[in-house]
This record gives sequence, structure tokens and C-alpha cells, in this order.
Amino acid sequence: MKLYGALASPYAARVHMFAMLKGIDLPLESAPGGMGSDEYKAINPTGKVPALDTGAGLIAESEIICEYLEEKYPEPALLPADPVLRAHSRMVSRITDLYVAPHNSGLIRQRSPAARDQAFIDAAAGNFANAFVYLSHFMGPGPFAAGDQPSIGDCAAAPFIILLKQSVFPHFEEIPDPTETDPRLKQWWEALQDHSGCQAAVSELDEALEKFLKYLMGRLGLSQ
Ligand SMILES: N[C@@H](CCC(=O)N[C@@H](CS)C(=O)NCC(=O)O)C(=O)O
Repeated sequence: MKLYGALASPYAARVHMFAMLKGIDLPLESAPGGMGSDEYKAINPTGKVPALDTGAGLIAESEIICEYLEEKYPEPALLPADPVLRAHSRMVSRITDLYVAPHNSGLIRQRSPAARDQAFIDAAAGNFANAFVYLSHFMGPGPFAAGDQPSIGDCAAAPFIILLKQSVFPHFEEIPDPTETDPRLKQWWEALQDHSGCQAAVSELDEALEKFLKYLMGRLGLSQ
């Protein structure tokens, strides 16, 4: 089994964190020819990462890959046993995908004073504020996304929060870090730091992202 993708992708990072917490050795490989390339589209027509080569077929979509790994390797469980808590965990993933993820794109360019468009930033700030209210509301009882153990929702939300902590919150006062202002999200973020497996995944992602963002800022001709 191998995973096409790189840690700089918060979607690939979701699967990587999930596999780490499960104790599965899941090597990460660059998409052949690069994401979006014709060579890679011959393997995965969406051109997107991650995709899991199971040896018996390809599985796309980060959340579906995690669900597959959960079924194939049930222990340790990364979905709560209780059906309501399972739904909370899955809601955190879905809210991350539908309401958090889309508003990140485009913001990095806004860091350049010359490109700054206040209306764009204000719209993103409003969208993020709503998304964080949804996340906080639909997390189950804590301290993790749903219950007292990490689960799929934690693996979905954490990489995006790490990305925003590096590339958005420190640069736009209009978009405050909800893990500092929202009590439930603060409790959640602290729980990740206090759990050795989550902490290891979070610092690996943090490091990989920092390197990638440095490279990206250089390519865009923007300062850090
Ligand atoms: N819904 C997909 C989203 C994956 C996605 O958008 N991946 C980005 C990288 S972060 C990508 O591969 N973009 C390349 C492209 O769209 O060509 C998932 O959950 O796996």
C-alpha cells in the first residue's frame, strides 16, 4: 500500500495522521508527474492528492481513504463506538471540508500590500468565523473532536488549523485564531498537544508546512 501525496496537502496530511495514529506504515509518494498532470490523471482522473494505492485498486478522497483504513485495520479504533459520537466526529470532517477548506485559497496573495483587497479579506473573515462556530458547535463532548480519544474528525481538522496557524492567523487581524478565542476549540487544540501520537503528527505537519510555505512565498515573490 502507498499513498500519493505530500504533507503540505492538508488532505494528504489527514490520511497521514490517521495512519500514524493507527500505527500503519503508509509510505507517502509524490504523484507521478505531479498533481494535476496527465501522467497522474492516468492513475487518478481527478488529478488530486491524496490517493491510496491498495495494490488491489485505487481509492481517492481523503475521508474515504480514512474510512477504508478504519475498516481494514479496526484497531485502534479511530471512530468512536457510540453512533452519536461517530456522527460528531464525521461532522467535524465534513464541516472542515465544506466550510473551512474553501476559504483558504487566495488569501496567501493578500499578504502582499500591493495585492491587498479588503473586501476579499473581510468576506474570508466572515466565512471563517461561521466555519469555526459550526466546528465548535458540532464537536461532541471533549476534549477531542468527539470524545476522550482522537478520531477521524481530529485528523481532518488539525491539518487545516495548522495551515491557518502558519499562513493566515498571524497575517490577518480580521481572522483570529479560534483555538485561542473559542473555549471548545481551545480545549480541543490543547488535547492534541497533550496526546503523544497527535502531538507527533502535529509537529511533523507543522515542520513540513513551514518548509513548503517558505518555498511557496519565494516562488510568489512574497516575504514570509
Ligand atoms: N476532496 C479531496 C480534495 C483533495 C485536494 O483538493 N487536493 C489538492 C492538494 S491540497 C490537489 O490535489 N490539488 C491539485 C489539483 O486540483 O489539480 C480530498 O479530500 O482528498
